[in-house]
Amino acid sequence: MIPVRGYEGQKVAVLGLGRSGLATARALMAGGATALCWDDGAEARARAEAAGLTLHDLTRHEAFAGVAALVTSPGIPHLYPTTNPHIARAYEEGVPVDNDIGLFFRSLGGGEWDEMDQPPRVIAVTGSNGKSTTSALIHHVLTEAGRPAQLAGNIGRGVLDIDPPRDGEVIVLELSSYQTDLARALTPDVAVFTNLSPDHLDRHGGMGGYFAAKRRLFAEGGPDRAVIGVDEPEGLFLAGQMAEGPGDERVIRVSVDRKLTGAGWNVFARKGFLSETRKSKQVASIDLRGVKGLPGAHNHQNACCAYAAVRTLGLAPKVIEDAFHSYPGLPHRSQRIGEKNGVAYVNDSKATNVDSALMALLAFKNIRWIVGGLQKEGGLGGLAEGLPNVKKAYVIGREAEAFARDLGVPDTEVCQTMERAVAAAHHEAEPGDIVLLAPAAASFDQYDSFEKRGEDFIARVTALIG
Ligand code: UMA
Repeated sequence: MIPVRGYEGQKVAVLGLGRSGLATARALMAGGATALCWDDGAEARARAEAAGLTLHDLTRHEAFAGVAALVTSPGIPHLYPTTNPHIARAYEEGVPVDNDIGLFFRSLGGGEWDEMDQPPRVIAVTGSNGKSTTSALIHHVLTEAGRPAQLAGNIGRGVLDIDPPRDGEVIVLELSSYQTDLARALTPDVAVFTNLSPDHLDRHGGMGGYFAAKRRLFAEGGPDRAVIGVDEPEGLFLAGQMAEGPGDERVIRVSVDRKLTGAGWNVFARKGFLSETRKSKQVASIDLRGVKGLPGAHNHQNACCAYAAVRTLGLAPKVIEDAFHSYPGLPHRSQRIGEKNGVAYVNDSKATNVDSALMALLAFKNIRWIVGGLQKEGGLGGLAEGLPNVKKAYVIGREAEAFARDLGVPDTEVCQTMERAVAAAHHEAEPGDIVLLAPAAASFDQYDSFEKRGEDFIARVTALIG
């Protein structure tokens, strides 16, 4: 745990008692603050009380009297689509609002770091897609290279939950736009921006608000190194705004669309080969085609971002290449479940939006595609480029019929349930086919989370292929 500094002897309100809220309350108490905890859900409140935390009803009239700060959870919308009443009241009463990420950056480091040979470093990864894989890959490469490392953030572990960093350790954080949006301190040593495509638009009041939230990771502290995917205009502009000139190596540009020819520090992937160039000269190259855990252009983008991030810490290209080959992959992201009679089964339940599903479609051929769920804003038109790789679509979800109509795949079957979709795809598959779950939609119409949806897929597949 990282004890929170700066609130000793003070009262701090904690809103939301999930993973990040519970870790925050404990870390505040460890730093000598009084954590006043609240959750709008009765169940979460009961759990927190049973765990020994002090509840404090934020709906009460005098709730913010004597409170030094309100710390909110990432999953709680604050401004859009509707204003959160607790947060609005805190602002009205002049109480600053922060989150666990802001507290983390405020609390990290201190006197004991002066005694260390190599003070710990923080790498923070954001972007619409690939941030979990990129973060996990960075962590894996560091570990394989013998560097102590911890992984936390949006990937599932509250940032204040990590162990106090040791000499030479690297903290790898996956940060969502929900987390970067409100943090009052954001000062990683290395910041990574993988890519940008529409997501969570209602929460950020549109694409501009969404980009602005992610951009704060670069603007608020000014990292020593910024690794930026420049394949969308937003990334290109961000890299341009950060760089002092064409040869500024503080910015490392990443592309999987084109060969980057600028005089600065570049990492790009073309035809399955990763290249690193500096001062317009190639300094290293890696053949990514045989790296089983990272199939497709989207994973090559993750590989380029992770490569660039660990290169800033001085890791050698050969060490990184070897570690890529032993990367086991993350559950629900291009996760190979098994193969039978020449048919492979792949779980990409994390493809909750059109852009990430498109990436999955482009990574394979002869796809029997299990798709559908709760459609996001923007429609399904963005999938068009991947459709030539699809043999047949098996549509799931409560609105499966409407989804199938919007999809525009010539051979489509409305299955509604995962059970029916997996059975039909399995029955019809021929050697060389891939049965791929890449829903291009949220899971909440039928499941609690994308993880539960992926687990259902795995269970159905395993029942059929053993
Ligand atoms: N709550 C309220 N009032 C509200 C809304 C919610 O009190 O108006 C309460 C709920 O009752 C619940 C708590 O808030 O008890 C939940 O808080 P939370 O949704 O922030 O969940 P945590 O368990 O704290 O998990 C959060 C991240 N969740 C979200 O951003 C939605 C986790 O990311 C993250 O792993 C965790 O902190 C640790 O850092 C998950 C996620 O879905 C994986 N992220 C989104 C994504 O990847 O698309 C951004």
